Amino acid sequence: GLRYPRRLNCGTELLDRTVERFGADRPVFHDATGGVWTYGELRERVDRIAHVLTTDLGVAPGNRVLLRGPTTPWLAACWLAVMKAGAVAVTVLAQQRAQELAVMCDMARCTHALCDIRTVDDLVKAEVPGLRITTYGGDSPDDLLWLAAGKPTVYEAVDTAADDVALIAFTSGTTGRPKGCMHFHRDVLAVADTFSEHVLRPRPDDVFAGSPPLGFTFGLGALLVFPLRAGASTLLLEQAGPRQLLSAVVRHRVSVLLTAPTAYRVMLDELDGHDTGSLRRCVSAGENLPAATWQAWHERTGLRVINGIGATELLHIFISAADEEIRPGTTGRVVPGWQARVVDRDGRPVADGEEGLLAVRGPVGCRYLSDPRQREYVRGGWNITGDTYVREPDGYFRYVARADDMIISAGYNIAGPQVEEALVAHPDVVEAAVVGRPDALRGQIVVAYTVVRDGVPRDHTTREALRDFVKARLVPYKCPREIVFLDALPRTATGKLQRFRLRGPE
Ligand code: 3SK
Repeated sequence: GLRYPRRLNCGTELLDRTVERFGADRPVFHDATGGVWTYGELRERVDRIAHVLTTDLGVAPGNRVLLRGPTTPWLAACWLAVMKAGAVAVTVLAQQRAQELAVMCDMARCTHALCDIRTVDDLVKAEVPGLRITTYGGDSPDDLLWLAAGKPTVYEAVDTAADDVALIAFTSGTTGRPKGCMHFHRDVLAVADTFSEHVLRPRPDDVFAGSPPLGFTFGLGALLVFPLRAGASTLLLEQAGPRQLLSAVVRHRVSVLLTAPTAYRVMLDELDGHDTGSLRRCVSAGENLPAATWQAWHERTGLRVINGIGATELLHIFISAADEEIRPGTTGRVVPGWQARVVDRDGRPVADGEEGLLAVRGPVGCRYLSDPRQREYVRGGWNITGDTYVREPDGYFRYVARADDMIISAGYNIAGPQVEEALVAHPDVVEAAVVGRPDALRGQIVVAYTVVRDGVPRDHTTREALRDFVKARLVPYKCPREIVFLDALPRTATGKLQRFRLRGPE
């Protein structure tokens, strides 16, 4: 197992320890405009900001500090400064609006906020009582960076305990209501020392890039914690859609790319003319990676995508596989340091090959901010992630569906994602979301919301062609009874599909 000292500050470990090991002159951050920060510059900027927090803003250890802004080097520096000041980073997404921010600030009891000046309006509108907002990136003398410029360049980090809370992250709302998850200083290191160390295996000369924002724990690990723990550098992009990602890979010679399955699909259509030869690692998480997307990426680039499942509740990825260990169509094996099994509704393990609920335990656990749903998520010491899985006899885990995405139609159990996978294998389909709609006769019927490529007629002929295509691949009872064409699927700000919004009122 992992062993950490009783007292530990993850900000110091990620920054100061890395500078000691690899030196201060190496690059740490790149931005889209070609700007580069070295580790030495980052440490100095972080320490100056930490001085502002402590002396000018009165942030005390344990205070909860909201961090809001696009993914930039300054946002990353603020996060590290909050760690070193012994405060708790409450990470939210730049796209979240006033009402959502008000709820999260209230739930997390935020006393302070550090906010990119470009995204401050919604935070002001949220009218959070007692919240002290400090902006960065503006030109007023009370801007955080102006205040920081006058501060000493060295800050002695607060001597936090390894199990002091370091951050609160909110689940992304695939089921509508957010939950705040508390994670400790040691948890931040643990995700780097399990998934990153054993599966991703970054090198100090790697350049990371990806689409998940820093406000989502997928992005926090992928774009900050993993590269810093390895002494590598990272490209922080404010706009990280598939097309921007692809040109950034070429321009910045990115070697480690982390994004979601749909981005791989879209990038596949755009690959021509792009030299992606710098890539050596590609990671897909956030949603299940269809085997067809894995194969197509492999054929076009020669790269084997590392699939993974993670959760905000557990901070990062706990089942995955790399290189020759990858088995397309499965998520992989349990990451060293973690345990996983498949259980029934009463928590009893089911036989290999049978469907059940995924149960996980390891160095990081779920700790909701006072929420009765804690008892549903953590049962008998295991975290029940809400995913239906099958464990194969040799220890590979195969995703079936989110437990609430199982459709029961005329007595048949149908996994929505399996039907989606069949639909997206059709060349005219960009993406699909398959849900159950209440039906008096069958209990539920299978409905597919589908985005087709530009120029494909959204008519009866296309519907029938898609239904035939699915019927040729799956047993007929899984074929969508209805196909609805949409311009785009509803997603959370982190890009996860919100199937509940398609299900409509029960
Ligand atoms: O929520 C997820 O899907 C996720 C995936 C990878 C790492 C972290 C998270 C939260």
